[in-house]
Amino acid sequence: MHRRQFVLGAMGAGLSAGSTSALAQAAAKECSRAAIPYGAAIRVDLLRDDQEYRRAVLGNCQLVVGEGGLKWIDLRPEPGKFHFDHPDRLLAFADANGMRMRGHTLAWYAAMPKWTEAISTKAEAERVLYEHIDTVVGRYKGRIPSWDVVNEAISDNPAVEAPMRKSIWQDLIGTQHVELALRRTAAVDPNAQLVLNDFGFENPTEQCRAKRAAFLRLVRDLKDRDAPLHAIGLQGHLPGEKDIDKDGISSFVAELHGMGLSILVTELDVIDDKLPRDRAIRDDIVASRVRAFLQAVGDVCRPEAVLTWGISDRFTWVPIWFRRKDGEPNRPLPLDANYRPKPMMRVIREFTRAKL
Ligand code: 9MR
Repeated sequence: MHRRQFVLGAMGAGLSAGSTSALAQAAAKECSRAAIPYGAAIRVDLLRDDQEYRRAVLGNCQLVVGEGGLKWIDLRPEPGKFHFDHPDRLLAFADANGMRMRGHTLAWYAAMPKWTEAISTKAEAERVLYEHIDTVVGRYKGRIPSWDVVNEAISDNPAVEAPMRKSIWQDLIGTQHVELALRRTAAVDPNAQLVLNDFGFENPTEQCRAKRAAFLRLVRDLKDRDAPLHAIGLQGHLPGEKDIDKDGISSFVAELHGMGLSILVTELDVIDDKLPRDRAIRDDIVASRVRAFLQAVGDVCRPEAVLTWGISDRFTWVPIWFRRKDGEPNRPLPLDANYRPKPMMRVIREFTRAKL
């Protein structure tokens, strides 16, 4: 089967995720040996302004997600108006090139416009959140098949702080905001695949163990309440200097899978600020972390998609927070700054291709 046709099929599993049998089918499909669609987070202006970037996306991706564009600060910089230009352009690009687009994200603590700080009651928070979901999910109904409904709901370190991350939604609505957001999204687009997306699960540390445990408690509670949740997004921003906790990840994925959930790898990259300066050595460590992580997930169940958070080292969020002290540019992504494939790309290609 042509790879792009597969993508339509694979994301189509999410399209019918509302019923139990469809969920079971989706799970069986994700565990199949078929090829896994690969995608990347996209800066939509670069598709227009940088032809090399555009070629890299066209040549490698079957899936796209906006690195921004659907975040509140981008869509709603001022109250009362939505700016759909960026996501509209990305969706048109995806449609024109046989790709699917994921939606990122409906409820997040960060990238919130200033005006939302004036929201001060539960009723107002619910009203604004519902208005957002109705407008955004409604606009793309049937065209964006998979949504990160709630992003990063769990705190950085539930071993030492409250398990739910502080946010406008958590502070005003409480933990129930997750369920409300899921239910509202399902009501607007009953065929969309609804995803909880989070990070910080993959190392053999107390912090990651606590994060996995807190996340599982949240998910179990949502499933007990029959909330419409179909998949988990493992972001996979891997700290390059830390080992991958194979057993920890595998049992985490097994638990999630056991609850009927699909797995997506949504924001893969390797944070390399603490890795050796030598580029070849660094690229090999980056690739080995990615291999270990993908294997730990895939040994339990092949994910439904693998997306990296950017495609080329030329454009990455990593130096915003993790700039190298030696002045060397970061190298977290599958293509280098000149769009040449690095060992990380080989690992992804090997992992995502159909297994014989
Ligand atoms: O890469 C994104 C960066 O360009 C933005 O400035 C930032 C705030 O909107 O968000 C970054 O993307 C984040 C993603 O939305 C959620 N997981 C962590 C990502 C990296 O910080």
